[in-house]
Amino acid sequence: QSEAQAKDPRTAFVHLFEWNWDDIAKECAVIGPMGYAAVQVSPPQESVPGNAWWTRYQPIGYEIVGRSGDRKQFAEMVQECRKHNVDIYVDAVINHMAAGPRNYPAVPYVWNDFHDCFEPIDYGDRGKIQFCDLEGLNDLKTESEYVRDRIANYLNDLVSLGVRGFRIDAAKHIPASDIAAIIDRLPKDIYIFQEVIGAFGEPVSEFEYVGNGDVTEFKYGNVLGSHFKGQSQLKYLRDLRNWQGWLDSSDAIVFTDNHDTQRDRPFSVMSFKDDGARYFIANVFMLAYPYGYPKVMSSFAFEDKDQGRPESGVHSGAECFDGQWICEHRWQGIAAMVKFRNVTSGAFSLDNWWDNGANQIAFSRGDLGFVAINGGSFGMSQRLQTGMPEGTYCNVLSGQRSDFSCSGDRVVVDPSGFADIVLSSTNALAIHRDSKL
Ligand code: ARE
Ligand code: CA
Repeated sequence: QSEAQAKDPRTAFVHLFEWNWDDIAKECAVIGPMGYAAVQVSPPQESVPGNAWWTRYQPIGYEIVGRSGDRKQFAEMVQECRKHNVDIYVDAVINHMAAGPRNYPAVPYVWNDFHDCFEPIDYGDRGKIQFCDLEGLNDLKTESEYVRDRIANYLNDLVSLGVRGFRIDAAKHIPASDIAAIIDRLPKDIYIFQEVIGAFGEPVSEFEYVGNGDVTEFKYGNVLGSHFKGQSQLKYLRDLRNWQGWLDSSDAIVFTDNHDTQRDRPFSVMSFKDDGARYFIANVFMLAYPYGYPKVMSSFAFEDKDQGRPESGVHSGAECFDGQWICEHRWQGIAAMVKFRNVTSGAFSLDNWWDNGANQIAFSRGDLGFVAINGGSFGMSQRLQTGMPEGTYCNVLSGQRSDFSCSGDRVVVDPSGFADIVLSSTNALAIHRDSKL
């Protein structure tokens, strides 16, 4: 960690799903000041043609070219974002190549570079999970030195353009030791997180991957969704960070929804398609609660789950909140909570938990920040211990502090740390060190 990072901690990132490189370059001037650490970008390598969003998960080579732009635009984006202290994480599709004939002259890969199991994956069988074709996608022999070198060359090429991290797509389908061998070929300070959908009863577990870097904690989105949709009460989220069978906080990537779960919606996952206020307070919880490295999902609107992105990108013909691009990451309250998480990161503790025995909850993060969430159907009015130093604070979820004024509600903390907290149903309030007036 550099000195600058220590002074300016950044603790949450955003997935700008299907955005153009040029548009992300411009967006970094917006999200850098908001405090986002990084952008996860869609797979940048050449892939099969088509309009569906998922064609990019079918590589045909490792040149940087595709729907989001070309190599030059990609490189410029990385440099532009760096100016605003925003890193780029690339979604690395390395388990497989496209479906179809096993011949990719651009790499090159030939027949012998792939496993020869053609059966559909049986999730009860480790060998099949890792050596058969996921959804018919040709499964690379990641145990081969030749294949490892080709993959590492691709990733190192991206690193040479300034990329700081990778999401390893379909990591469950690659033995953890193969991923380790590939990472060994990269610089040591590259950030890695692996997409492993941990599932009860399956032989390949998310815990096998923690030695390589962070891992997605898929239970999180289901649990958040079920609680915020009223299938369980918010008071039960209190000890979530210590729940048995969950990844350690320091290993976990968490999100309300991702580009897959917002389409297939397993169990209880929430997305922008749900009641906006409920989805919003779920995001407030994620960004306030000390567990994992949160990823904010930034979506485009869709009816059909295969549907591709809108024709124009944000900044290149379209705009956020135009009905096509949802831009959850720019919602005032979500952006304010990213700042909250950064400001409170010095206290990775959970203090002064309060609940009303049901869906009204509140807690502080040491003496750096305090949040209250009313997920119940009645108004909330409580005098609560905030853990904060005496003073008047701006509720960053209702307005913004500028100099010594606040465009939203004020919260007055008395000398003993108590404050009157008043909230309507499905609403939240947050104050922190830097929102003091
Ligand atoms: C598309 C078509 C398929 C067609 C295929 C080949 O939809 O019908 O067979 O092309 O022509 C994405 C899309 C896929 C798409 C693919 C390639 O989601 O629909 O296939 O791109 O274009 C498992 C994996 C997990 C994976 C999910 C989707 O474990 O890694 O399936 N997620 C990543 C990405 C996806 C991406 C891929 C992998 C492929 O995030 O966006 O696919 O690169 C249980 C199991 C999970 C399993 C889950 C769903 O929960 O425990 O392991 O996830 O079921 O099957
Ligand atoms: Ca594999």
